[in-house]
Amino acid sequence: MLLLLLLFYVYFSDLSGKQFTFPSDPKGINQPRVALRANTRLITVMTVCLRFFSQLNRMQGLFSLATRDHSNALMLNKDAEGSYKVHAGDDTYIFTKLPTNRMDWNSVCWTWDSRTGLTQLWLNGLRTSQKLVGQNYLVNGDLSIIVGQEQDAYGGGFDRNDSFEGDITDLHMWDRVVSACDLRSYMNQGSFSPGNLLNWNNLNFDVSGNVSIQDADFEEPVCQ
Ligand SMILES: [Ca+2]
Repeated sequence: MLLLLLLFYVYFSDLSGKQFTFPSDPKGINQPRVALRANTRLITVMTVCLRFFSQLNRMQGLFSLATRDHSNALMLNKDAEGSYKVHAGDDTYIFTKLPTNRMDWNSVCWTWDSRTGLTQLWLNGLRTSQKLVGQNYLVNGDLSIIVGQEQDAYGGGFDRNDSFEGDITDLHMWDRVVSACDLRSYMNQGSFSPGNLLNWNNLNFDVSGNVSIQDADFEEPVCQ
């Protein structure tokens, strides 16, 4: 019974107010990462939101979803210039030079709808205009979702030059395009409906390498 409770605690956790802390891994040996499990095999429309804090001045993967056919099925990367690259199937688009905090949290949301191919990025309460990627592409099959490392193969193919160093919190994924009102609310720490594909408040995950779970400071704590 205790083991069952322990397993439940490990694999379905309410991470409200917590963060994943990814320390430096200069030699790329430890490959700190977290695998996330979504209870679906088909994604045609989606929104993914997360907050990250990183001082690292190079390209790094923020969200990596691979299928056995496409290692970059859905991918969100940030580069040194504050440009964000989104990838859906074989298509990619780079949102250039968005204002990114290096000494504070960044709240980022990415929406994509395969029916129209329309995709949009939100960053710290601001949004881009709509772009086109991956029209008619379906994310289909076994999903491998990883934060902390960028997959160049299903569940692997990690490159230390793409790895993430810093903190990640409040990661959610929905099977719809979340409304502008709700996205603004997410960015301002207001109320929003948690993700139905990935839910930070009820997350199914598996940690590898040096990743710590610590208190997050995005929400101003009530000091005692
Ligand atoms: Ca990749």
